[in-house]
Amino acid sequence: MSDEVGFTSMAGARATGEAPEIGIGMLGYAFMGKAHSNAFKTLPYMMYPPVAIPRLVAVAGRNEEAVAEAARRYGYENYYTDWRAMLENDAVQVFDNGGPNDAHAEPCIAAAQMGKHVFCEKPLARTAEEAKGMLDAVQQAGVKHMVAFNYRFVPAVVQARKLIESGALGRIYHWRAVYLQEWGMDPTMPTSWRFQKSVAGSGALGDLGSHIIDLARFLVGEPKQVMGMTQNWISQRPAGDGSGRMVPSDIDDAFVALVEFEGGALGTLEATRFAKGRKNHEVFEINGENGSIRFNLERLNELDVLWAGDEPRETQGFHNVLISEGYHPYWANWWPQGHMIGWEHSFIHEFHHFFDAIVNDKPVAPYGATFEDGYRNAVICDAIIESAQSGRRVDIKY
Ligand code: SOE
Repeated sequence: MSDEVGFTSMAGARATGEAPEIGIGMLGYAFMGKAHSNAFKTLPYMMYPPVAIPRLVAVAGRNEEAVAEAARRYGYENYYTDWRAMLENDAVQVFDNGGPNDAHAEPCIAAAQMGKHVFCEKPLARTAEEAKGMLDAVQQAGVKHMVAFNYRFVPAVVQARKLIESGALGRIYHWRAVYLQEWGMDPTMPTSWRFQKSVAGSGALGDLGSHIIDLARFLVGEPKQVMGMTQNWISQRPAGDGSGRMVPSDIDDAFVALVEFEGGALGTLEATRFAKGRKNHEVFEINGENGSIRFNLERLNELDVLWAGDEPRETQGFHNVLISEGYHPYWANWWPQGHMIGWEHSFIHEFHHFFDAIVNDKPVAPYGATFEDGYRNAVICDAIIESAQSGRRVDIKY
């Protein structure tokens, strides 16, 4: 079941009946609440034997009818319209925050202070300052903490990291990443919290860019300097309350940034909600001394790789490798080779990793993103915005 770096390591795992229960209290029940609940339910029998059995103690949300429906649908024992009341429930051991960005800091800090382990959706916070407060709180409380940068848990991405760690690529020269979606282009689409700076902090940058910033740090290393540009094309959107009112849409619809890494590599980052035809197109390419790796989230079971000099020159070029063998990260838990897995599986791996850290007192880092990673990510996002405003390069200082 285990591979050499322990991604499917079941050390400390117990048969289902013996695995400890771990009580979950989840804030939010929309897109991420659904993905998280699906992970909690699948994990015990697929990440087998499990390190823990998630007990769906409670879900919290403001709208009583909707949160009650979510509790019924996903099988939570209780629902609350106030997250504070949910945290008072002693059976909640893990606070899982899938709420909007402005509902990250206060509940996560309160949960940590009550001794709950904290899992929070990305981006960790609206600003680096807010993220720092959250980091300080979880560190002071001594609880386990993790940010939902789930693409670290796609087997092909873990495989890319293992190749880089092994030194196979040699020195890394280039990082090139885009995260392209199209759903922001419709000017008649009613606003949502994702278009409001006061709630979201930023737009494409925090929502999509934070993922590729995280992957850049995960795979290449720390950025030293950034230079960014942002753009807003639709500055007002329908309020969506039937009044016909327009309300400000004051976030970045897209950003691009140049990055210089500590190790000397050069990188580019681009994210947008205005890329017509692009659905969930997260692609990165890394060029090293001895080879290159390319990943596309919409083909997430594949890696394109090139090794310099490993072939007759007539057939040299990128190879497409299906990452689905039992020896690939996490694959021993799934199906026979070539029977593919999807986006939702990254959450199952991610929660398995977090529960393993809690139950067996293992570190969440370096394979999982901690609140330290969430804070550093926010520093980089802030620096890109500062650079876009000033027109200058900005140093990354943690
Ligand atoms: C935005 O459309 C979004 O749902 C992000 O919020 C998620 O983090 C990303 O995984 C998919 O796209």
